[in-house]
Amino acid sequence: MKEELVNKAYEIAKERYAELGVDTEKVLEQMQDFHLSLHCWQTDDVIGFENLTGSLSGGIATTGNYPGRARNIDEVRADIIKAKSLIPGTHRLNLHEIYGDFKGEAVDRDQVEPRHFASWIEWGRENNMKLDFNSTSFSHPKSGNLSLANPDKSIRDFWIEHTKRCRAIAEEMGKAQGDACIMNLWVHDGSKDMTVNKLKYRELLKDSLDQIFATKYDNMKDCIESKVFGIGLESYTVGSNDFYTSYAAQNNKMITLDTGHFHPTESVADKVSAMLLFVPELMLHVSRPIRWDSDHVTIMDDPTLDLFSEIVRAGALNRVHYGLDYFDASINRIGAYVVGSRAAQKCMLRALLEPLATLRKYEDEGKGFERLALLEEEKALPWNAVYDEFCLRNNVPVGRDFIADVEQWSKEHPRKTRQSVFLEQWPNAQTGNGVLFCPKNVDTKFRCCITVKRCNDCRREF
Ligand code: RNT
Ligand code: ZN
Repeated sequence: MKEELVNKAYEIAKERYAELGVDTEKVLEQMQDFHLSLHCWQTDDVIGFENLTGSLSGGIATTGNYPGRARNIDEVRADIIKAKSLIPGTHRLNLHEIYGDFKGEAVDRDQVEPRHFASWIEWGRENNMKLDFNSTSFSHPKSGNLSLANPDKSIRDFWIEHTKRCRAIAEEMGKAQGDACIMNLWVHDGSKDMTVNKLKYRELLKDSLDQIFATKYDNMKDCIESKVFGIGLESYTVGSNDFYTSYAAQNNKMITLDTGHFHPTESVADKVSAMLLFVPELMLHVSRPIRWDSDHVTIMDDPTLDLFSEIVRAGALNRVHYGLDYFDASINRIGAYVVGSRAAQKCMLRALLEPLATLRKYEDEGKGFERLALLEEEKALPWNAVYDEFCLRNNVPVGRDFIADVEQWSKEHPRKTRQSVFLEQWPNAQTGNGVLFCPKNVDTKFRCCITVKRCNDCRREF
């Protein structure tokens, strides 16, 4: 896009907003300070590097077989670097425990250590990305339907140990980067059908959390994420919204608001000002739920616009952390990464451009019509010219120019495997996360390396 045109449009926008008392230069500065926490799991369909069961479990699912999934740590890193080159500003990286640099070693979840993340800490420093972290309770032989709320003491202790270790890793990350690492705790615990002792499991979860949080750290912050239900766990969720909100308020913990984790007509935006009076900070998992927690790519839709507006209106910019959480395997994954990130930025930009002083004056004076009219007019103000200027100043493609860029990059970095070629021709073949046949079945010369590698990793790379 022509630079001159972008500048011209921005100058006009600047004047239009100034008329309403909005300083676009100040907003551009605020945007520079607005950091998304990019979710590493968009690159590889939430698989990670140690998948012990071969498929995603815990009531979440990715759908689609679009080629190009990142298959190892180098590809994940390459994808993140590419995505961030197309997103203006500086951003953080949100890692899950299963993305540790295990170097082929089998490291069970109760054995994970900070050293498994040393190369990520280094990588983050080199690439100017601060790290956030997540414990991983899904996709593991001990996941079942219950982890931290499991009545079987040995299983519960296993997950308590895992989560404690994750906090220690987050602490190391925070220390190394001189900025708190935000560690999210989400567990899928629940049941498919009626549960007649709901209290029992919630008591167990509460007790597990108490044990996990007993150690105090200075360089990491805990946040806890509720959910309405998961697939196969439709009737009861141990860690419901009420459970975690109460726990967070009582224990001064942060709440994670995943925009896909509430009833479809429930407003997540409305929770911001209510929760921030009782919990220290909020973490967001910005997603797009289509009828359920489908984790579609974030777009600039009304719920997301409302959410960011409420944060700005509550003067809470520095009390909220902005994670993304979606995983779409049916389209170009880097493209999905960029579209969702830029959409979240646009929502924040529009929130920052709101002529709040005038709107509040109307409200205080009981001028309902005037408030409504200005809210409507605000929608058509030239915010897009400000976003284009933001891209330009950050040396990233303006407008749709990034589409061709992503296409070109994907062409130059093909991720073809024999399995992916097969899937192109047989797109409906049954797969567990892109894993089809065992190489042994189709190649008599193939030497099985199960002692070095896990079966599914091997299939995936074949
Ligand atoms: C699941 C939760 C959780 C996960 C990630 C991968 O419903 O949203 O946050 O999506 O941790
Ligand atoms: Zn989430």
